[in-house]
Amino acid sequence: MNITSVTTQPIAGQRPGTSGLRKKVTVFQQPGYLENFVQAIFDSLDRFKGETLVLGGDGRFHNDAAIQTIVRMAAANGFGRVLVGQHGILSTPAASCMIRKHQAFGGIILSASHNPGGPEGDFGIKYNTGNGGPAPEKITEAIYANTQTITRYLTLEAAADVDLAVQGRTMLAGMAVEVIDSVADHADLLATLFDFDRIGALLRSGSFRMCFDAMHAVTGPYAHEIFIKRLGAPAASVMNGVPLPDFGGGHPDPNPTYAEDLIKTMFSDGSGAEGSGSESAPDFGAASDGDGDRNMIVGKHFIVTPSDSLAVLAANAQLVPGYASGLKGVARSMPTSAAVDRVAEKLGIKCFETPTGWKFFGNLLDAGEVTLCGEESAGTGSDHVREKDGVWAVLFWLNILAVRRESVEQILRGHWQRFGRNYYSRHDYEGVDSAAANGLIAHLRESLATLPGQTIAGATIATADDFAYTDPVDGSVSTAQGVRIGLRDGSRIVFRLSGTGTEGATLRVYLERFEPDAAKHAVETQAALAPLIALADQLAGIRERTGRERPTVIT
Ligand code: VG1
Ligand code: CO
Repeated sequence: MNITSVTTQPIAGQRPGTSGLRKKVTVFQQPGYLENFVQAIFDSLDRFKGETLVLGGDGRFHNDAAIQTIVRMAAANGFGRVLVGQHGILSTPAASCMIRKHQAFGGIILSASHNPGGPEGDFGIKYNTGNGGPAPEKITEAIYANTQTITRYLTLEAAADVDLAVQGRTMLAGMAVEVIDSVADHADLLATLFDFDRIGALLRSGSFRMCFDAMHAVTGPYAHEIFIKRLGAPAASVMNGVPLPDFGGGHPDPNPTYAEDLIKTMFSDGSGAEGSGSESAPDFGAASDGDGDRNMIVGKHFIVTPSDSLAVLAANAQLVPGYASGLKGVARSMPTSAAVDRVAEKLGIKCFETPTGWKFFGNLLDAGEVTLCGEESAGTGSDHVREKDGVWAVLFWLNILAVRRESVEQILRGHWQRFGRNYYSRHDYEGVDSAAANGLIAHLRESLATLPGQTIAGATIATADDFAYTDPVDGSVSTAQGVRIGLRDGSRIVFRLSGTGTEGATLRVYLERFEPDAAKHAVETQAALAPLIALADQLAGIRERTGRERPTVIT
């Protein structure tokens, strides 16, 4: 088995986005496409000879083939050991956990997260550093620069595929390949944070039912091991639990539009007799995404907004063993609602506002500045790993429910009463013409200087800027992270373009209004935000510029 250097040339468009490089599977299948990017990763790293690399993915189409390619390239480039999840499966948080636990040099995660899979779907690849977190911009930019100058990649000639189905250790050109349990390390870590006895008692009590929708994505095996095997929940508590290369044709994005099965279950009316097929809805529902880092929380007939979920976790953290001694601080991405800010204020802890993407939380977590982090896109996590963690969030909620013995809705209503309610919604316009979307943002940017002070449709604009972030730990600066329009009454509209899509552009419009008066907390969200929605269209010319009458997805 010889190491061979294959001549190649740069391929355009390999700049990582919000979370790694995402393209159509057919693009990744082009000769040299994956190889170039992987070599560009390795060439951006220093002193990894003999070190350990963690490798796995969300099980989507092309996962297996890509893993075999990367294993050969890792051996040819001089890694000492590769730890691969069995069947090539590793959720993003499990990979983060494994990198930390085994003191790996870094890890490669194959996933396009919430994007659809299958031969016609999307594929993706991201690199995580030794702290277990997504590579910061400094590294992703170095990788991108390497893709533009690459001339060769290293691989092994005539190497047989590694058997990913069987746990064990084999040698490949001097490098150890260890196929290991994908779930155990992560499940063991979670067991140290939560009160498994109390959660288990709740799940086995017969008076509480949960439903977890794995959306045929990576969390199926994790949910089985944790909720069913370790906590004793009935087997029916997990739905769509078998990972499929095309996610069963679905869109593994846990939101009310795409997690259709779960929403149907959680809103079933229970009018029929038991066993008649219209059983009453479960008490608690949750879903996760393609790579297992996001979570959606649903109560009986009640959807929890991710921004609210983060705030509830922060406000109740003292009920959970792993966080009982208090939170160091919290962080949220800029477009996430300020619900958690209100909790932080009451708790007297710091609250940071970062750009979109988990990579911006890494330094704050490493520096011990924050314990909990979250994004409005249904990602929540803590300093136990360096990624957002879907199953972790579900366990956190279960732990709170097991202690408080109230319904999800009661907990939310009580929370709003105490802290006020941040009405919040995100409107996504997917697959918009790129030129139109860029034009819309450019137009907003041009008007930033003149907007403050203007009154439009009855609303007075107080502030308008393009979010720039200076990392408080290493001083690095990230600009152009989203256009923010602040109104005099404290409401807010944010516009930004997605950095994870693969077709055209996705425009995201984030809307937020604070309502302190508990008597006004029962308004339907879209109705409560209607004036802001109209103002957003007027400011940005959404309909006119995109030709869209309404958003594709509302969360
Ligand atoms: C989206 C979300 C962002 C999240 C990112 C990766 O990015 O808005 O909050 O961190 O996806 O999540 P964008 O650029 O499309 O808005 V995941 O679950 O794909 O790892
Ligand atoms: Co994800």
